[in-house]
Amino acid sequence: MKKKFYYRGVVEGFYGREWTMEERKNIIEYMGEHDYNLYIYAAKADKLHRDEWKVFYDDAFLKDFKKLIDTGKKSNVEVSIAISPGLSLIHSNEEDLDILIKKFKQFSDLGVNTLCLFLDDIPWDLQHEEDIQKYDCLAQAQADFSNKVFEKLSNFVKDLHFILCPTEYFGKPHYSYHDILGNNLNKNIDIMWTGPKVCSKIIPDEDAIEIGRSFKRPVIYWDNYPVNDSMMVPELHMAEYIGRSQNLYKYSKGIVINPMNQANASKIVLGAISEYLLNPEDYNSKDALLKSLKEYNSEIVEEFYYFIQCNSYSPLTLETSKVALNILEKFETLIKNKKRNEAKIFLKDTGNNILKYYDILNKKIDPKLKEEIKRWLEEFKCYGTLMIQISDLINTYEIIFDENAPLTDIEKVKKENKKMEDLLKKFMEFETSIFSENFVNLAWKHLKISKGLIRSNNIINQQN
Ligand code: LTM
Repeated sequence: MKKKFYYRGVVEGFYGREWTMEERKNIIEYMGEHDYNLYIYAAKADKLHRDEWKVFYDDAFLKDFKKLIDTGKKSNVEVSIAISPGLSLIHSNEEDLDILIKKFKQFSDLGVNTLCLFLDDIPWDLQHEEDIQKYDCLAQAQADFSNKVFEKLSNFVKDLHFILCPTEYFGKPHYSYHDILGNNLNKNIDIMWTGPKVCSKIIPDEDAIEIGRSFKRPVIYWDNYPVNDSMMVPELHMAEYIGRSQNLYKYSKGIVINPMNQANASKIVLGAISEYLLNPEDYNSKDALLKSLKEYNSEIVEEFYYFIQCNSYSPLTLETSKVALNILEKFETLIKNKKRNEAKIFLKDTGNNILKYYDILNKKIDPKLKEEIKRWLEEFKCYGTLMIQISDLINTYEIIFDENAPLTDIEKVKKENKKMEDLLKKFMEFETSIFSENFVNLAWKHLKISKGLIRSNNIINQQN
């Protein structure tokens, strides 16, 4: 029998550009095909979700949302909504409670029975005098408020599932917040948790066991990968899903994935993650990603996988791309061992290979996905060109090692230097971050050598 998490979901909970309704529909269908069962709408950029939570959704939005619910029904994916009132909520205020219930009712009337209260990314203390008078601490206020919401919703929502994202949703689960919330919150309310960190590199069994003990129930993991918002916007997170214990399903109620603003790129990652969610004990992260890439386009698996390996920096690795480091190391070792020609050829061949892969990807990736990832693809291409130019630059300045080189050779070197300077300027314009900046440093290093050689040649020429 295959092992499964109870919830296998996606939470559209990132900052920045939210998905379009068309993208959501598409993702929900894809989720259904990959055995996911829960989609939570929680777009941070939607003012009515968070800043202006007291304002009701209009008919146009509800009509579109109903289409998502219908798509979910066909795909066996529960479509859910989260409201995030914490920035202005007064827990003890009956009017606030009523507004929130009415807002949830807009969605339960459409058939939504999984409703979520998100209290993430708000102050960690009580803010309003009324609450300070009534409660000892934030956890107590949130437990009391959530219980009231749950009770009121239970009166009219059939088969209600109610999920709370708390304010201290990550870290070491030994703070009083977790115990107070766990002790006071109705046992039928599920609680979310992102693990040891906001974006957790690893999620071991102990994390789930400890937080489960404090919260008095197994948590639903809100997994912040592949999300790339906030400080992570330069990164493209398509690499392997790693670092989650294969036993996590035993100690948690599920995992919901927070994806990237790039919906189509996220789909490929979600495909790979579904392999873990379905059968964590036999999961192999590389096979899962290759399978998902093959499903996307079987003709470009090798090239796409390589490109992804060049983009592998993320909270799951916190390491520079191994592909990049290996190229650098091989190049430097050859130079150190006085195999300069071999080193230059190796670097140029690698650069040419990157350009070849770029051309293939550029041709074969569909327009929607290409639009999303084109900035990373362009930087990838530039790294290929950079490697070729570093190799050419060394080749060229070597002809003026002899300080009596003719002026025509010096001109050749100057031309190569100018080409390199122009390319390095291009790197300054990228907002993306792939591969390794060490290659840019390598280019600077050789540009400086090259300029130095020109300078000493000029001095010798003037002396003669
Ligand atoms: O993780 C949670 C619960 N909240 C926010 C997310 O909205 C955001 O997308 C991620 C990643 O930046 N971090 C958060 O703290």
